[in-house]
Amino acid sequence: MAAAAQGEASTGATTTATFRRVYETLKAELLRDGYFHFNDDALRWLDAMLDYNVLGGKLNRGLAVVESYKSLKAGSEPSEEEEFLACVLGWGIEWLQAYFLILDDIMDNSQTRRGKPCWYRLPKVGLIAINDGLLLRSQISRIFKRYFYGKPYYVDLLDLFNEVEFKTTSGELLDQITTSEGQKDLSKYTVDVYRRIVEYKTAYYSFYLPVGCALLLSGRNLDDYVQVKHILVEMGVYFQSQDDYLDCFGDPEVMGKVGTDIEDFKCSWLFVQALVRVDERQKDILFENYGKSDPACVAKVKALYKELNLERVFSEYESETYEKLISDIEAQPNEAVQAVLKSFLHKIYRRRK
Ligand code: DMA
Ligand code: MG
Ligand code: MG
Repeated sequence: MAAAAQGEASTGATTTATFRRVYETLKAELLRDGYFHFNDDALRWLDAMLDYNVLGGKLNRGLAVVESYKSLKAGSEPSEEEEFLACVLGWGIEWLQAYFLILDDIMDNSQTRRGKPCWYRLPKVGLIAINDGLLLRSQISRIFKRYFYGKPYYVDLLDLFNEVEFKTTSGELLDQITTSEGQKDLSKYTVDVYRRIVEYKTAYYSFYLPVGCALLLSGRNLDDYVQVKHILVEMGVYFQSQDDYLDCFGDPEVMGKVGTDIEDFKCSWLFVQALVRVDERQKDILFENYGKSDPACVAKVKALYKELNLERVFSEYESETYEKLISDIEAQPNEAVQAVLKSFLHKIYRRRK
């Protein structure tokens, strides 16, 4: 409780502070990587680039690996070594997330991330950010080789990251090309199109990956957890719907980013829900003002969302999704698995950031 009162997430004995210490170790090792000798300028760049992009988030995904791993061990305390390895895997996901976000912010023309300007927005960075993203991705392989080479699950671990990266980047592709299509014809934004984009761009890496890592580390076979994967993907879709909702209705101060979905023509949860509820007059307003950077147009779209009562629609969607997920989770035979899934759900249910 004390840790929570100080704003520090507690996962059993693993606090954010313990997790952060592992970050310092990993960063120090990457800076003196035996494969490449970085000169002082490069060392300074990498050091700053890592702190700027890997830190500063909620660390939900990373900490979830540690927490899930502990639950899956059900009763027996992990050794210090095991806990450290769970933290390393957690950071692997945080590194992956940093890499996706750097590139996503460039593609989405975003201004702020985690309460600071997006990395590529810094004058000294610009498009060097692209290479920084690629570097972050390759550093994951360096980290995993150091700690997991020779472990029985090493190949499965690399395969899991590769699969999830493929799904996420495919989802980002869908997100981007759907946006271009929408610029020509907004009626292409349907609930089904939406669902497919967010399943791929968000759900696998944000929800399935942390649990997948914990399962592998505890010696399990991922093929035995297909139903768990399915539930996590559903949670991920819900999570992205929240992201879309908060993009318009959230508090930028709390979220650390300013929404750009309306300006960017995004196939967002709010837009697809609006589209199935509008009359002809409202549809004209929506189509006329969506995707424009003029604040007056953005305000008209937001006013329409309010007129359509999307705040209430979203609140109902949240309750229904929660009920459905809880009943799916309770149908799981394994109690430790149930605990992992419920804890995930309770962290995000009705979140405001
Ligand atoms: C982000 O989707 C997806 C990935 C893979 C980073 P988004 O652009 O909707 O997210 P955000 O609002 O955080 O930019
Ligand atoms: Mg984005
Ligand atoms: Mg995006």
